[in-house]
Amino acid sequence: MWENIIDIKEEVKEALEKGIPIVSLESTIISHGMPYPENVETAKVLEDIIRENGAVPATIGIIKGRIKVGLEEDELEFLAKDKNIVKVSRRDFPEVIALKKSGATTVAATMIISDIVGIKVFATGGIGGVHRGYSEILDISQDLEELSRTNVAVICAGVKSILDIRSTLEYLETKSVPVYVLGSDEFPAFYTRNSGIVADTRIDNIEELALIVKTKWDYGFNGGVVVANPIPEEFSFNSEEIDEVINKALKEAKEKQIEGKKVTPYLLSKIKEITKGESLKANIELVKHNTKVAAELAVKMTNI
Ligand code: PSU
Ligand code: MN
Repeated sequence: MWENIIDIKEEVKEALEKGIPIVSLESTIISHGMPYPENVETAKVLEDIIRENGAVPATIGIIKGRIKVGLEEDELEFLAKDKNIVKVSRRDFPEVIALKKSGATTVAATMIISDIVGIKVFATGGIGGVHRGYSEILDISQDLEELSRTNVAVICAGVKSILDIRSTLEYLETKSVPVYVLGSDEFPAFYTRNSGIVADTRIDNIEELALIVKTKWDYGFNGGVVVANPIPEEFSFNSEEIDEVINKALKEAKEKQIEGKKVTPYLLSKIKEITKGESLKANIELVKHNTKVAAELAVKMTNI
């Protein structure tokens, strides 16, 4: 069935056939995570970084009910600009496919499509998780459920402190999702390298990471992998400073009763507003860094 609605871009198709390393990219970050035009500019830069590091990029999105693995420039522009793009996670696929809507794929949705077409490595900014205050409102991202079942390695900059980081990591452990932190003893918190939480597994070498990920799937331990890549020092926020900003944004979201899938995009744009654009700069730099590491991992995985 899936082959009827998935369009794979020529260069991605060729890479899949020849075993050339591929890195997928999500589109929610474009449609709902960053403002225009920074979103589309970043999307293009990320594709260039993947190419420069020896892999083929596959940005995934949905255009009028068709799933695109590798977006053309005009499609990227459309997803970056249009105001009616659906934020698509696992549960939203039936609606957008059947009613031919256009959608941006979250981490969960990008993992699903990557896995179907055979892409093993995916780069993003931050994954969704267990939201703060979950004991009052049970808000847990579908990303975590997807990580427990779909065989894709997700390279991210950790988990933002708009979420309950400790609970997110506990949830991932419960769901048997390994979390590998690159070059640091501490799990990173997206805008900062520090979360105060010690990493269970620190990895300093991409070749070892490639070997571990391959071993996981070779022996049938199904499910995803979280690779947490701390933001480079020079772009990192001071923890206290960003925590104050996040607390302000969380307070406003609560007052305005922002709910469901609107929560994460609302908080991101509020944080950008309060930091006068500094958070967006950090966000762009950390995704670029993740994309480079993802390409390196994809290359190593094809060489094992
Ligand atoms: N974190 C970011 N930027 C984003 C997202 C997360 O820094 O754009 C997006 C990702 O697509 C992620 C989604 O999969 O938000 C999670 O949304 P929710 O919390 O509603 O599950
Ligand atoms: Mn949610």
